[in-house]
Amino acid sequence: MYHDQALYKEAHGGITPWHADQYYWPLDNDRTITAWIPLQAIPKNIGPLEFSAGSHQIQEGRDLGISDSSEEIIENRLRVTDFKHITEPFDLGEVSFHSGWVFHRAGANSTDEMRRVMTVIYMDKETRLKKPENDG
Ligand SMILES: O=C(O)CCC(=O)C(=O)O
Repeated sequence: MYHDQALYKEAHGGITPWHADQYYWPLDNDRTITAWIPLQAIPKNIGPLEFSAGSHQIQEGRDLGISDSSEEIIENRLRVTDFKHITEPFDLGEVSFHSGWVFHRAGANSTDEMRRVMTVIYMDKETRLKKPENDG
């Protein structure tokens, strides 16, 4: 295991812009996977995880941290591909897995309640830390 992280999104919290997680990690390879584990049912209006399926195949946008500009640049890049944009609600008990270079985002939480999610990030057992290259 590399690390874990609780991702609680406040009531009326905004979107999580398009990004790829691997950008943030000072690891010497990209054999990584994130388990995104809802701690409640996640209907569309509370901000489920969304993916561009197969987008780990493109390089453009990999150098962008999460920001308004990553949202715009990656969105525009994905629009001219055939990758399917997956956006679906999650039942409690469903878990989603994504590898480090898959572009993903999450919708806004337009409800009055907190969105509660836990993530666990795994890496290959041979992985070693390297000098950080990006802020994060
Ligand atoms: O849950 C979110 O809002 C975003 C999650 C995410 O980007 C991730 O788990 O890598």
